[in-house]
Amino acid sequence: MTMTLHGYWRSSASYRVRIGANLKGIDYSQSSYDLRKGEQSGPALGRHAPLGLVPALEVDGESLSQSLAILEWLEESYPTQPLLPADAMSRGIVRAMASTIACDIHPLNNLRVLQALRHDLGVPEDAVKRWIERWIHAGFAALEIMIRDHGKGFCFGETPTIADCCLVPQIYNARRFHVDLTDFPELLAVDARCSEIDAFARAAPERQPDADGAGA
Ligand SMILES: N[C@@H](CCC(=O)N[C@@H](CS)C(=O)NCC(=O)O)C(=O)O
Repeated sequence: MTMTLHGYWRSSASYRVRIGANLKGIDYSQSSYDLRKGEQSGPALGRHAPLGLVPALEVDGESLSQSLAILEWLEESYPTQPLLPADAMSRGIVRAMASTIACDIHPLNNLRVLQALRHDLGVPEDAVKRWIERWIHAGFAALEIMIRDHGKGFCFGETPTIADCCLVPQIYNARRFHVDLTDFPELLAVDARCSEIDAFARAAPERQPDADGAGA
């Protein structure tokens, strides 16, 4: 199988997929779209992700968009090194954690939403900062409880799951936005634990081939 991840070094949704693929030991090449230049809106990505958002995963000429769908596809296609627990209730809890991030935090603070607040609605920068913090705090408060109830080193149990693939990039985003995380010790402990694992470390934005250390 030949796989290309269409993404961007600083995209947290691409970062989720990089972690998942690394944990499963899958080889992939990367194709980069500079979000600062709006490259995600062009036809090159549109062929793979009609919504014009990264990531997309191209597999032998077929394309999948949406990071959670991609992670689920990886899980079904590469069941060794599982990223979901064995029983249905546990899988549901892990998916609920991942969805809290991917559906209820990240979309509210996505680049196009922040640009709409700033440029279409004229929202001042200090209010944009409060907006970002508000939704990260709301989601992280829920995750703090879920991890306290279900985590044993990772978001759920003793091994990484798709919830950890989503949490680590969202914490990276929170730090980028200078959000205070002192109320979330469970999340920070999971993040610290994950940072010791090579698959997570290799997926870090700064280690990607298109990383340039600057910009949005
Ligand atoms: N629900 C999508 C979200 C994808 C997404 O929002 N990607 C961001 C980067 S993390 C993006 O392409 N932003 C460009 C923009 O907002 O114009 C997924 O999980 O893949």
